[in-house]
Amino acid sequence: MQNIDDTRKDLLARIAVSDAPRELLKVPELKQLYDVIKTLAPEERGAYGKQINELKLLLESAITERESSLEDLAVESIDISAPWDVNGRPLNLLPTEQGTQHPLTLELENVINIFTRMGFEAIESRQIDDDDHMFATLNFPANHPARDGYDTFRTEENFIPPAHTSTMQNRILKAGKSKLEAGGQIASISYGRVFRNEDIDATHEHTFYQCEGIFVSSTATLGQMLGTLRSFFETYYGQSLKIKTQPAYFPFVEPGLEFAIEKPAALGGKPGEWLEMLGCGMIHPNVLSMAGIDPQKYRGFAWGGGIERLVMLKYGIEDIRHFESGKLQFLRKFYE
Ligand code: FA5
Repeated sequence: MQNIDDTRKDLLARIAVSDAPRELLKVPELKQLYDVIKTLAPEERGAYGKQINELKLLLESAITERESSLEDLAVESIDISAPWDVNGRPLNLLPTEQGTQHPLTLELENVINIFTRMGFEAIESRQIDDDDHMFATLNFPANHPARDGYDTFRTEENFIPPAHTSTMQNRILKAGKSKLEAGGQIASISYGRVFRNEDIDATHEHTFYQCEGIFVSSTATLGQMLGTLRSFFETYYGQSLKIKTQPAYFPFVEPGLEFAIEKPAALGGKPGEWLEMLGCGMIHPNVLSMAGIDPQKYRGFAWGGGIERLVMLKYGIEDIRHFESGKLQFLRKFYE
């Protein structure tokens, strides 16, 4: 009978720490206890069998308890200090198993690289700004209805989360003035998040990314701008493209244009299907003057476009809201 007690103690201790507690029902010690039954006299079998049954029930409940705490451990306890187990079962995360960059970050870097290779300096735009940079220095007359066109948010203190990256123009122009005076040129892009208080749908977000370009020299022309933009789009989409422009109004450029590309057949486009990609134009003389640059001596061009729509075309994404949805299913597609 001592043997049953020893086996019970031994097995309960092993179950409590086992990763596969049910396997312990197969240990030889238990089998030996069952085998004893056959050797007993018939009148002894009843009492012995009862003890064996109690032992089985006890082990069964200890095993169930251990199994459920193992399940809890699997869900709850991640030892963040442990080295990554390269032989372990892969978790169902993004492909590197360690997190990845968001597709918008990757594509934005792609855009920045193309422009920096062309000789543009890159600077991140601000995420909080003021009325002066959002409107006044961009030649929006006070109380002009064009100000309403941007659906700007405002804080209670009257700060503005910028509705476009053009808020960086005045800063970039002022900072580049000395370069012009030394006979050089200003060539900068400014990229970052922008915010608009607008109704969202498949092509409109309240928070999205823009990339702005500014070029100023004593000889800048609209033709140079169109060449620069075409070259950017052809590099980004990896093929030659047809482009066209149509007049558009932005207070900070004159003339102002909308720049469109013909949707490439490789991306599902039909001939004559034009996609408007960005706003652009020659920098308004008032905008140059407000940054202390003489519009009689220097001229420049600027453009500003959305990153999401650029990426949507590249990958055939039908809804802009996927980007900020946090859906792993969407994000994984970029790493297949
Ligand atoms: C502007 O924001 C001007 N600042 C562009 C500009 C810069 C013109 C410099 C001239 C010189 P617009 O509001 O059209 O213009 O927006 C420019 C681009 O941002 C659009 O072509 C589009 O790609 C993107 N965009 C605008 N609103 C949204 C939105 N709600 N969601 C996603 N992308 C948007």
